[in-house]
Amino acid sequence: MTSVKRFGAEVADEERRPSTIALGIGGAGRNIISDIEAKSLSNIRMYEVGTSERVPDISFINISKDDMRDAYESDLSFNKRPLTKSEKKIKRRIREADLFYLVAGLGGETGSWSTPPCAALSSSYGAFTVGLFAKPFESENIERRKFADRTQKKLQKDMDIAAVFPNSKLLDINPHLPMKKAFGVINTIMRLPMEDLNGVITKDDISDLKKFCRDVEEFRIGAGYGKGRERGKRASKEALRSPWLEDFDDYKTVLAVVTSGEGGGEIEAEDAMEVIQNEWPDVNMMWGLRKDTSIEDRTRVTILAGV
Ligand SMILES: Nc1nc2c(ncn2[C@@H]2O[C@H](COP(=O)(O)OP(=O)(O)OP(=O)(O)O)[C@@H](O)[C@H]2O)c(=O)[nH]1
Ligand SMILES: [Mg+2]
Repeated sequence: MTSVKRFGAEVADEERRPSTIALGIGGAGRNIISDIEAKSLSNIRMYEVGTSERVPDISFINISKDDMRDAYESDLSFNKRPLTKSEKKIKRRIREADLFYLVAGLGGETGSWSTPPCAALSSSYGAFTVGLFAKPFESENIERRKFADRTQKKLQKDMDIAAVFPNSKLLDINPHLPMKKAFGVINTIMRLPMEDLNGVITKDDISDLKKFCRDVEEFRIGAGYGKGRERGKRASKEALRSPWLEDFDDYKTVLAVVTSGEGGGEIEAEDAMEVIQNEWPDVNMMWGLRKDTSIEDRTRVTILAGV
């Protein structure tokens, strides 16, 4: 039997919303977090985590790569070993929270070494821990890609959601896009789960969501917009065509958020869910609905699909 369950609340007092921290770790993570649009997510406390070689744009936690490599390579678990100076600094700077987003490109040194200890810290707080991870292009060196995979495995036990964005899929959208523009496109998509989940999730949802995501190894994302007649359906159909969903067809778990702009609401959201169920009849779903008039008269559907 499959289940479809609603979560979240469109409107909620501030204290019903989870306290939320986002860490942009290493070059890619810092790009994604420090972008103008990300800064407008005012209910999330955001930090760049990295080395001082680069000038930070927002609150900054300065770490040493050597410390993070030592932490990464230690055989002892986070709770059983003395923390490195840099880990202590991270722990001191960020207070406990209900929800953590860890945003990084896996495969680089700073992002790969630092993300597992941050995940362990978040998990030690019992927080809902969501990773948004870019993976290297197929054209990048093989060692880097292997390092990314190894890191993803290492992170697994501490993540509730590990959403993976293979950068190579960008080339499906536009093979001639210059690198900087290409990153701009994917970074906008990588931010959507933060924006969409945070517009709907309440503290009461967290334990259900944790259970719901428990056996999922990896999530992929699809997002789409619809306009005009049957805009909910159109948005879902576009979301299902996203290149990041392509690598699998046996999705078991779908977490979806419908964002309705002016005029839209429940009917569009239910239409959108029906399209997903028709496409994947065997998935279990949890979904939420939020309002955001900044998308004008459109509806957006964001799908986190898990295997
Ligand atoms: N989506 C996306 N991916 C990026 C971006 N910048 C880099 N990457 C990818 O992320 C991977 C890791 O790169 P970085 O984040 O720059 O590496 P780092 O964590 O700073 O590590 P070091 O520079 O080696 O210390 C690369 O292999 C790229 O494919 C970005 O802005 N967006
Ligand atoms: Mg770097």
